[in-house]
Amino acid sequence: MELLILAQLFLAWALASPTHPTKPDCAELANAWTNPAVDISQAIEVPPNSLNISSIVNEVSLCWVRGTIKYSAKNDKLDASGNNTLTWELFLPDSAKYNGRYLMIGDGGFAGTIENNTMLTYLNLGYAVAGSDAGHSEAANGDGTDVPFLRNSAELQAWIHNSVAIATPVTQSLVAKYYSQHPDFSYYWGCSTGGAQGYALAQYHPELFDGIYAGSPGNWYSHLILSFLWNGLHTTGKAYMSQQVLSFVTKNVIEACDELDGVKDGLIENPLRCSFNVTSLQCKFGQTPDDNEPTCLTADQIKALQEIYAGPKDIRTGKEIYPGFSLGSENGLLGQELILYLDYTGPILREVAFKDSSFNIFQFNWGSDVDAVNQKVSPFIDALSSDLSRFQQRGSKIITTQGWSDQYNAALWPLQHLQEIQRTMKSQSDFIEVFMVPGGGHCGSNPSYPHVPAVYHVLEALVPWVEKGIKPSDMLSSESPDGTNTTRKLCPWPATAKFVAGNIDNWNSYTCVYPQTPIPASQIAYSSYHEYGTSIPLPGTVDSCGGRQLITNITANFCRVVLDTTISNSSSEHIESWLPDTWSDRASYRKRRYWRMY
Ligand SMILES: [Ca+2]
Repeated sequence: MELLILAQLFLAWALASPTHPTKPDCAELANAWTNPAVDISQAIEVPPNSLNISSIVNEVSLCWVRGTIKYSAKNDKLDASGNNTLTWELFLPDSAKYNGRYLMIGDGGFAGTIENNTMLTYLNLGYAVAGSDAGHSEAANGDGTDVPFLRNSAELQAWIHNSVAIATPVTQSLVAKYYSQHPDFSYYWGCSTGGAQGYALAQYHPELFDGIYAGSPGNWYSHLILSFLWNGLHTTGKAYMSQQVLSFVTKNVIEACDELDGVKDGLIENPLRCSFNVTSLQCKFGQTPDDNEPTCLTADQIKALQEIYAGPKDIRTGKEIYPGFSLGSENGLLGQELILYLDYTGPILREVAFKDSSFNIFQFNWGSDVDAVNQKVSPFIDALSSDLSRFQQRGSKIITTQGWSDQYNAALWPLQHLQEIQRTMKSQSDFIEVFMVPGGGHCGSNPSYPHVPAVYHVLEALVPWVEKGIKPSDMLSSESPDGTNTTRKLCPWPATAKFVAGNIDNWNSYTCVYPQTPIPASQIAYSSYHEYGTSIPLPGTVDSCGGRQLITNITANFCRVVLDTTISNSSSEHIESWLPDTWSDRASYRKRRYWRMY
């Protein structure tokens, strides 16, 4: 596909370019493209301060180009006879303000619209910015229960895997035409579905971008929707938790763990270090649960939270289907209870997995139906490869951000995926960094954490890495919804921000510190905890691994992890893992930990 597009590009360029190219005016771009699959419907000059999208205004004049691309049902190639249409837009800043960089903006949710406000933000910073609707119109998203584009296999594959690769060569070529020069560097920016598109680019189209931002990535989308379903089904009826109950839980979690990081600021820097046990909130004799002014939780609600922390499991094997949610994220989970499994899981299972509009998601089988999802859904919408060597070998870089209190995506997923990439690529994995955001939500704010800065200055970290080889040692976050001037320092995992001196609300008061002992893979990959077939309330009962112990007759330092788990009302199980410092093979060590050391 790539070769075909390049050939088409060259042909179009050869036909459309004069012998001695001069900068065309904006309107001329409407005639710049000669490939019959591409239509340019608009190319207009826009003066400064005249375009206002979601309160973001163009500070620079621009050439605003819009058009469509027809693509075929096979391999998503440009095809004038194709039945599928992708709509794109391009913002070209005045050449005096242009910074020489091309930037493609990804999509959110089911896509179908163009992220113009994000495009404007980066236009104002001098980028030539493109965006697309991911290959289908908003109308094709249907009414929330029926999502027609999912039934169109070309549109389905374009959505996450291919739409950016369809739109990028066309819009890049127009950038080159307008400035008479190919962009010096090409970047991609996306979050959520856009984050999944970012990993799909690195895997399937590694030749296109020098730098990729893939925030809160849904690149295991087929199982992300099973996470939605798991959470939705486990919080129905008596297990339902009101917003007040969810906020009550988070308040207690934060009270217990806020100061573990040395700063009392209403945030837990690393929830994996928090050992809060949610069963401590269960109503005791004489206490009455109250949805509006909660002081305790019912047993059903406690069980629901334990399932949410644990994440979905395959009933046949106990194997993790998707990671669970982290301590401190509870206050954002109302949408998991009420919306996400209906709006996303339902349509994808009905239209893609089972092709049966009457499929009842409440009857989902957490064994055989998972197999069906893996076979029928995953190949079209996931981007899971841990071998991104084609991307790495051309010198490209990828940065992910992930809020620990993401309302939609379990925060541990990008860390699990990072581990897989590091395990596969070993010393070649120095092209990826994941920045975790304490109190961070989904691609920005969790409304229950209004004091947490919601803008992550990703390109300020990514651009120097790509262009000068300066690997980011930290990242600025700013613009908290509460309107204060709070800034925070985000750190490349597994580093966390440690307070040094000064104002606790200023990012310069912190430094990124790596843990003295590696955070065990087992604390991130929770799945094997359930291989015993028990329901263990995690991570609440995992003792912090930070305090290493030296036992008298053992001479090596090791990390001791203790689990006390409730099996039933009358019995419990005590599990210990001793993780030696000197052990180097983390994969074996995980096996050893699960199968032999308890
Ligand atoms: Ca804190």
